Amino acid sequence: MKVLITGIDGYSGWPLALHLARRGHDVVGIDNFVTRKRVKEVGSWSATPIASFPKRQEAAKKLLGKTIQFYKGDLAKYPFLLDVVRREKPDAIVHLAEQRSAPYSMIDVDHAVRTQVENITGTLHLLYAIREASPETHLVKMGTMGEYGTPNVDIPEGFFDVDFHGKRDHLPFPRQAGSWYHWSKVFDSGDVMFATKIWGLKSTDVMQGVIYGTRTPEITDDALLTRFDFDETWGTALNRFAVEAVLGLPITPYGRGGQIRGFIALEDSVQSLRIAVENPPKSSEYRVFNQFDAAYSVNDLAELTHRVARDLGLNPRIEHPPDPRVEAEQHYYNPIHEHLPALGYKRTRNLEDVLREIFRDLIRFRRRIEARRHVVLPTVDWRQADNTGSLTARSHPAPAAPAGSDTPPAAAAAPDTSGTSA
Ligand code: USQ
Repeated sequence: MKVLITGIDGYSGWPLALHLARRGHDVVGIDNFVTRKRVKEVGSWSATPIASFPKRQEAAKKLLGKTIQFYKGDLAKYPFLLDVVRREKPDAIVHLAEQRSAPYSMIDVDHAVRTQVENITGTLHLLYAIREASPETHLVKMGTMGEYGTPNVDIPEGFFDVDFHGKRDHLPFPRQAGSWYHWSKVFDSGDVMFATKIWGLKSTDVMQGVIYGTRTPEITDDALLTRFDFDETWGTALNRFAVEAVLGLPITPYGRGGQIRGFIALEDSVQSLRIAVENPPKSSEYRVFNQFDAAYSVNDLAELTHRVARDLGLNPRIEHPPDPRVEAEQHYYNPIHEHLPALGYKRTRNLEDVLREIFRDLIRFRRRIEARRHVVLPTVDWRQADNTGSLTARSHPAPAAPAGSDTPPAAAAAPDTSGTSA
C-alpha cells in the first residue's frame, strides 16, 4: 500500500514511517517541522538527539533499501496539500500533523487559538483534499482518549446505545475534554464523522492514550532515533518522571495522583496504526478505536519510576505539587478497547521493560537533559488566562550545554525552521 503520513517528523510519525516501510509499504511524508521549533520556544529540546530530516532519510534508506519520500509544507496551505494528495493518491493517510500538547494550548489566548485553528484547519483541508483528489483514500486520524474525559461510567469505542423517553438510538458517546488541545480533537472527530457520511469516505478515528518509550525495533542506529520530550509543556507523565529521577528532581504526580489514563508503548502504538491502515473500513464507514493497553494512575507511574530508578542506583523522591490542571484527581476509569484486538492487535511491550529502556537512553544522553533541567518543573496553570510571564522567565536563563555534551551549544541555539536539529 502507499501511505501518506502527515507529521512524519514527529514522535510517533517517524517510527511509524520506518515500521510501515519495513513491512513493504511505500511511505510518503509531510511535515513543516513546527514541533522542533515550538519545543525551542519553551526553552527545551529532545532528550534524544534527533537527526535532520535528510539525515533521517539517508539512515532509513540504509536500513530499508528504499527511500521515504518527503514533502516539506503546511496543512494550512490547501493548494499544497491538494497537490500532494492528487500526485500521490495514497491508499491511506495517517494524520498526525497536529499541535499535540495540552499544556501548550493552555498558555494563553494566542496558544489556545493557534492550537484549535491549526488542528481543525489541517483536518478540514485533508478531508476536502481527499474528497477532491482521492476519495478512495482511507483516513486514519489521530484523536485522543482525552476526548472522553473521565466519566463515572464505562467508556465505549466511540458510540453507545441510548434509551431515552422510550426511544432507542446508537449515538456518539459524550465528549468532556480537559484542555483546549483535547477539545480541538473533539471538533476534529465531529468533522471527520460528518465528512465520512456526506461524501462516503472511509475513516478511522484513533482515540489514543498516552504513548511512552524511546524505541521501536526499526530504531537500530542513533540517526534513526525519534524525539523524546520531557519539559513541562511537551513531555508526558512517564517520560517526565524518568527524566526527573535521572536529574535528582522530585518525581511529580500532580495533586493526589489518582488521575488514571490509558497508556501504550510507542512500539505498540505504531503496531496498532499499521493494523488500522492494513484493515480499512468500508466506504461511508466512520469507525473509532480506543487505542491503549492498560490504565494506570499517575501515582502508579511515579511508584514504578521510583522503584526502577532505585534499582539503577539513583536516589529518587516523589513529591506531589499542586495540580496545575483542572481535572479529577481521583475517579472511575474503564474504557473498552476491543476493536483493535479483533483485528489481530496484541500488546508486545511491558511498561516496566520499556521504562528500563527509557532510563538506559536517558543515562546515555544525560548531558542533554542536564542542560535543560530548568524546563522540567510545571509553570503553566490551567486556572490562569495568561501563563506567558512564567514561561518567559523560565526559558531565558537557559544554560548552554556543558562541555562534552553530545550536541554543541552553538548548534543547539541556532534557529530551526528546516528540520536540521532537535
Ligand atoms: N501529570 C502529572 N505529572 C506530570 C505530568 C503530567 O501528574 O509531571 C498528569 C496530568 O495531570 C494528567 C496525566 O498526567 O492527569 C496525563 O498528562 P500527560 O501530560 O502525560 O498527557 P496529556 O496532557 O493527557 O496528553 C498526552 C499527549 C497528547 C495525547 C494524550 C492522550 O501529549 O497528545 O492526546 O496524552 S490522553 O491522555 O489519553 O488524552
